[in-house]
This record gives sequence, C-alpha cells and structure tokens, in this order.
Amino acid sequence: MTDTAGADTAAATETHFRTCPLCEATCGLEITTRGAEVVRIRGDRDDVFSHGFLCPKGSTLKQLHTDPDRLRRPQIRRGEGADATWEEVGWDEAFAEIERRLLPLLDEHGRDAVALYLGNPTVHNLGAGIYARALITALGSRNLYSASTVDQMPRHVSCGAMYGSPDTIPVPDLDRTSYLLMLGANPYESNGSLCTAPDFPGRLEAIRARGGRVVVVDPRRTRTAKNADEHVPIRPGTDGHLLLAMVHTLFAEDLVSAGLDPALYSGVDAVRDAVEPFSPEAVADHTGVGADTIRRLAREVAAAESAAVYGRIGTNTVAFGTVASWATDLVTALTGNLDRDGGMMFPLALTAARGAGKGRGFTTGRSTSRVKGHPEVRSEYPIATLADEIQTAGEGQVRALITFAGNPARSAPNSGRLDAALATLDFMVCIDPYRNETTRHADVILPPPDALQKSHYDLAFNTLAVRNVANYSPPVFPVDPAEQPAEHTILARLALVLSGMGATADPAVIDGLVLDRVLGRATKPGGVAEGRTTADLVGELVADDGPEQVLEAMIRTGAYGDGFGADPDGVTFQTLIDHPHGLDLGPLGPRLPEVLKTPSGQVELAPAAFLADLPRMLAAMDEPRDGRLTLIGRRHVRSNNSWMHNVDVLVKGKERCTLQVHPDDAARLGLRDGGRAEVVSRVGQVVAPVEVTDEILAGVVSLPHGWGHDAPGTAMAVAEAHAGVNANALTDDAPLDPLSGNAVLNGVPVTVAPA
Ligand SMILES: Nc1nc2c(c(=O)[nH]1)N[C@H]1C(S)=C(S)[C@@H](COP(=O)(O)OP(=O)(O)OC[C@H]3O[C@@H](n4cnc5c(=O)[nH]c(N)nc54)[C@H](O)[C@@H]3O)O[C@H]1N2
Ligand SMILES: Nc1nc2c(c(=O)[nH]1)N[C@H]1C(S)=C(S)[C@@H](COP(=O)(O)OP(=O)(O)OC[C@H]3O[C@@H](n4cnc5c(=O)[nH]c(N)nc54)[C@H](O)[C@@H]3O)O[C@H]1N2
Ligand code: SF4
Ligand SMILES: [Mo]
Repeated sequence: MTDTAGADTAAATETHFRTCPLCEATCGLEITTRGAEVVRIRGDRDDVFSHGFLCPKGSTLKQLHTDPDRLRRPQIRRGEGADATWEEVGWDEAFAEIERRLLPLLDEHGRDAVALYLGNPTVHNLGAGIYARALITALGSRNLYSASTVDQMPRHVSCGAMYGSPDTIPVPDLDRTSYLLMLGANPYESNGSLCTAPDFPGRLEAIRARGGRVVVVDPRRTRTAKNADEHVPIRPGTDGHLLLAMVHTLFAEDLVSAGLDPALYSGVDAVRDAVEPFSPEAVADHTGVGADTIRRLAREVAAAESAAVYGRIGTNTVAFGTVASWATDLVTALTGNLDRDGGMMFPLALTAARGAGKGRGFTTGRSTSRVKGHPEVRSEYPIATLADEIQTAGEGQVRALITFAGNPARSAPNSGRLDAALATLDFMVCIDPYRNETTRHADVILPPPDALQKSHYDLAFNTLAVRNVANYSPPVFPVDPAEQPAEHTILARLALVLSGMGATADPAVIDGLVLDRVLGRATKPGGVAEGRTTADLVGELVADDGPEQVLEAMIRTGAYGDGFGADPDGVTFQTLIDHPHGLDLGPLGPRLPEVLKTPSGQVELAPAAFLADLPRMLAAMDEPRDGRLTLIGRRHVRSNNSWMHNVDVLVKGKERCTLQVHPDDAARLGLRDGGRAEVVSRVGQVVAPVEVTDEILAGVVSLPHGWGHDAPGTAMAVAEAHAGVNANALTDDAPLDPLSGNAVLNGVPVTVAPA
C-alpha cells in the first residue's frame, strides 16, 4: 500500500504486517514505514490471533531499530579490563579473528574446552531456530548451556517422562475452559509463557465473563491475582506440595475421573500410594495454604465442567520444579481434563508432524557435567554450573565461550561469580546486538540484523499456542548481506570456522546440509514424499532463502502440508504468504494417543524418577525456618528480561527495580518506603530501594531480575542511567532442581537490613 510522498521526502508510505518477536504472545503488528523510516507501529486488527492487541513493548521495535547503541558492525576488543578499546571491523576480518583465536584452543584442549550458551531470544528467531543445531554439531562440545535451565527445563522433563517427548507440552485451552488454576504465572505482566495467547488478560477476563472461574496461586497479589476470582497466597517453593495434596484429596474423596481409560493412563495406583504422606493437613503449614482451601481447590477442579491447571516461572524455577510441573498435569489428568476441550490440550503446529502414538521416550543423564556431576538434560548442563566449569582446572576445563542472544552475567544465578569467570576466559565470541554485562567480556561481538531487518516465523511458540495458527513475516527493511549478514548466515559461518572449513567458506554449504536433513526424512520409506529425490523437492520450493526453504519443507511435509503435491489441498509456503494476517488453523483438538512418544504408548502418570524425589519434598517440610526472608522475582510489562532497558519509553517514570517488602517486615526491620535496604544472601549482596506494600506475603521480598546495568565497559547509555540492581547477584548457583538441573531463582533465603 502506498500513498503520496510527504514534502520532505520522496519516499512512499508502506504498510507491513509482522509478528512481534519480543515475547511469547506473538502479536500481529501493523508497521507503517516511509522509506527507511518507521512512521508508526500498532496492533494489527486483522491478525487472526491477536486482533489488534499489543503491549507497550510491541511498538518499540522502532526504538530498537534506531537505537544508536545497537551494534551495526562486528567489534573486536583490544586490550583487557579498564584499558580495553573496541575496534569496529568488517565481517571477513571478524571471522578471520575467530578462526585465528579459536582453532588453536580446540586443537590444544579439545572440543569440550569451548562452551556455547543460547539465550532466550534464540527461540524467537527463525534463523537461529533452524541453524543453531548446525552450530552445535560443528562445535561438538558437551558444554552446551541455555536459558532453559533458568526457566522451563522442569516442564520439559515432566512432559518428557509423561508423554515421551520434552516438547510435547499441553497448554490451557484458555478460550474454552470454565476453570483455570494458575500457579506462579503473572500474564498481566509477562503476557504468558508456555502458553502463547495474545491478549492473555482479555482471554482471562473472558473466562470470567462466560461464568467460569480463575484462581491464582502466588506469594504476591499481582495484577493477574487482582483480576482473578480468587488469590491464594503461597509460601515460595511449595507449589509441588500444594498440588500433591490436591492429588491426595482427589483420591481421598473419590474425585478421580471414572472415565480414565486404563489402556491410556498408566500408574494411577502408584500415584495414589506416592501421595499418601501429602495430605492437606500435612502440607498446610509448609505451604501456608489452609487444608480446607487445598481440599476446596481440588473439589472445584474436579467439579468444573472443564478445568486447566497451569503453572509457570513460580512453579518451575524452584527447588522442586519438576515435581511441581508433573503435579500440575496429574491434577489435570486425574480429573479427566487432559486432552479435552477446555482442559489442558496439545497444540498441533503447522510445522509439526503427526505422531505414531509411541516412541523411544525421553531420557536424561546420558552424560554428566565434569565438575559437579550434573546429569545432561536435553544435551545441556545447568547454566548454574558454567562458572564451575570455567573456574575448575583440569582436563575438559571450559576456556572459551560462544554466546548467542544471551546475557548470563545478569540472568544466571550467582551471576557475580559467573561474571568474574567470564573475565578469565581465553576467548569469547558473542552474537548479540549490544555491548552489555556479558558481551563486554567478548573478544569478538557479531551483531545480528534487528527485528525489522529479518523475517519471522514462530517455530517454537506455535507449538505452545492456545489456537493453531501460523504467521510468516518477511523483513520490513531487507538489508544488503555484505553489510549485514542474516543471523543464520552468521551461525553458518561460525559453524564453518568451527568445523575447520575456514572463515571464508561458503555458508551455502550449511544451507544445503540443513535442508537435506528435513527433506531426507520426507523421501525416506514411509515419508510423505517417499520415492522422490531431495533434489526433486528442492526444485519445487518457492522460498529462496535458507531458513525459509527449511520452513517451507517443514510445512509441506507437516501435518497440514501439501506433501509436495500428495495433497493438493494442503498448506504450502505460498499459503502463508497469501495470509499476511496469519493463517487460522482452528481451535485445539484432541491428540491422544497420537501425540505420545512413550515406549508404552501410554500417559505415564508415575515416572519412577519423580516418585524417587518425593522423600526430598517430605524432608523439606521438616526443615526448621530460621527467620530469614525469602526472595522471589517479578516481571513488569515494560521490561523484557535484561535487554530492553535501553529503550527510553520503557524505562522512564517511576523506578521499577525495587525491593518489595510487606509492612510488617518493614516495621520489624526498620525499613521505610523509599529508603534503601541491604539484601544479603549466601552468595552476594545488593543495596536496593525499598517499596513497602501489602501486595507481598509477609516473610517474602521481591526484586525483579535483569537489572544492574552499572558494570564498567558496557555501551547502553539509557540502561546505565536506569541501572537498578542485579537480583541474580543474590540467587544461589548451588541448589538446583536435581531432575532438570534448573536453577532455584524463587525462594532464596536472604537477610534484609536498612542500608
Ligand atoms: N514484560 C515482560 N514479559 C516477559 C518477560 C519479561 O521479562 N518481561 N520475560 C519473558 C520470559 S523469558 C518468560 S519465561 C515469561 C515468564 O512468564 P511468567 O511465568 O508469567 O513470569 P512472571 O511474571 O515472573 O510470574 C511469575 C510469578 O510467580 C510468582 N512466584 C514466585 N515464586 C513463586 C512460588 O514459589 N510459587 C508460586 N505459585 N508463585 C511464585 C511471582 O510472584 C510471579 O508473580 O515471561 C516472558 N514475558
Ligand atoms: N532471578 C531471576 N533470573 C532470571 C529469571 C527470573 O525470573 N528471575 N528469568 C529467567 C528466564 S525465564 C530467562 S528466559 C532468562 C533470560 O536470560 P538470557 O537469555 O540470558 O538473557 P536476556 O536477558 O533475555 O538477554 C537476551 C540477550 O540477547 C540479545 N538479543 C536480543 N535480540 C537478539 C537477536 O535477535 N539476536 C541475537 N543474536 N541477540 C539478541 C540481547 O542483547 C541480550 O544480550 O533469564 C532468567 N533469569
Ligand atoms: S505482548 Fe509480547 S508479542 Fe505482544 S506486543 Fe507485547 S512484547 Fe510483543
Ligand atoms: Mo524465560
């Protein structure tokens, strides 16, 4: 669409439709440009999923695009510490430097000497979603880390054991449920996670408007809690106990659904026996939730026409994260709410393949980390142990690090220690648009194109969405690949360097390998294009760029696809191009047993490893309380982990990085609203502004993560002016959820005193 040019420029006005890549909600944006300028960004009212919804971050793709601190050219650090200077170099020079520095390290110390960390935006990124694997393969190191172990790894492990694949994750059927029990999630601020639902608040309000009920379990009376029918305050880290007591009640009161098919669900009796010690009375003091309330919640879920039990950060990033995640699905399954309309359901994404209903299942611990012996989970070790691996000498010590879209110096527990460890590395390369607390330690920074310069497709979040939808966005401002290589090209070139093919090798080699893997599956016996050659299929692709071609191959060979002509009515890449506001594939439908990948072909309700973790939960109930406060985190809608505090419109106004303290605690400790408090944990100390509020449970304090932008050597001027303090200077890297390796970011013992 174009209109008459303005007086000051001959450029035409154009409208682009694009999915916002900043969080999991996947809102559709309508972006108006004039030449190289963004005129306006607003919600796309015609988007099939978000219908015009947008949070305050969505429009800041404009500010991110023009941010003078955003890196546009590769940077090489010369010198150390305070004397370091940064030189802007060309892309060939940057890759040559990486080859020169990294290959000798690999030769001398082996592949495990180089670690890789993948940060959160990796999953919001089509190029990375498809090419990260090529980098991992080329690197060949066991030292793989990601934001998953400060986030949702417990959910992968619980779903892996129950359904056979760590990516088979049920989501609440928000738009049809009549009862939602939500634990440790605050979608009014976060816009939802492991549950892609643009305008999550609106969808919650709709549950209540149609006569349903929303109950929020959280130590804080959050905006989500205030807008619910009921808020149940809970002591941090005890959701697993609460949920097992609900399961206890289901058995004790004969509320387990009579309709559970014994051929489909295995382990009901084992669960009944295992939860025996977790009566509501037994857990009431530990959780801070009365036995009557626990029983009532169990009865309400069982009695509801349909019910979904949904847990997130507050249930995952705790000492019993995996058990808590398992227990949410136990309550759902035992009340007959798994895989039914309005319950917890399994999405079927456009790129998904239909399953066989059986598989090899999911295992962890195929290797263990060198220093602390943590089991591998999804080929990763806990990010909490990366500092151990860097700082402990010996065979296999980590001496170099590659980060992609991550800021572990602010997002990982005991980040003060990790930050110090990063400074000791022999070599570090970061693919990142900013020089921040992590990337300041890099030897080479490779900046990716910004969101408006790249295409987008939500490979990950469509598999977690409350409606089956798909939306492809072409770049708004295409860039000259010589000036600014695409993100997948950066990954491909790095992969070529790591595999010894050289800094000047043609990245098209990697494109071919990645594409062949997907098409190879289709042409195999039993594949949708059995009998044809991959070259033949490549010839039929409409897309011309690497990731798009792979995406096209996935779509055409996927559950809705045209099978390269086998089903002429099936979806193609062209179908997506023809639907700039998204392709609506309809509400979620039942998928059991086809979605299962367990060897038994059943839903495993009682995985042995989870039952074996229950004594640890019982022991926690007997631990004496020592009078310290318990630290939890929080999010604000104008933040996004650690990296959007350089956007002026998001950080201006009232200070948001405050320590929230209950009035009783404030009075006891002599803290006053607006004063400053020193917060001390086992590993660190910060001084933060105090906010006295009865929204937080007494005995609990809250500090948001992702702040602390006052480190020397960064180059984010706005963030530095709104530095805040780093909550992860306080979180501990020692205690983990042993089943998933996830860090304990909520429920950290601290002492607080006036500063
Ligand atoms: N605006 C904004 N949006 C974001 C992000 C952001 O940083 N800012 N980050 C994105 C990312 S990466 C993610 S993973 C998602 C996370 O999405 P959510 O899981 O919704 O994240 P939070 O808002 O942190 O909500 C966690 C809630 O758990 C509560 N809590 C803490 N400990 C406990 C506990 O032991 N039990 C219970 N029941 N509750 C507890 C906290 O008080 C908080 O209200 O948000 C995403 N969206
Ligand atoms: N205490 C506490 N700690 C937490 C949490 C908590 O609730 N409490 N939440 C945890 C959670 S859920 C998460 S997901 C992690 C997040 O932690 P991380 O993933 O480590 O970090 P982010 O803060 O998301 O920073 C993202 C980085 O990616 C860069 N980046 C942004 N866009 C792009 C892009 O398109 N390409 C590339 N290559 N880089 C890009 C940014 O500049 C930044 O350096 O934090 C965790 N840490
Ligand atoms: S809710 Fe998430 S996807 Fe939607 S506009 Fe905000 S940041 Fe973007
Ligand atoms: Mo996250």
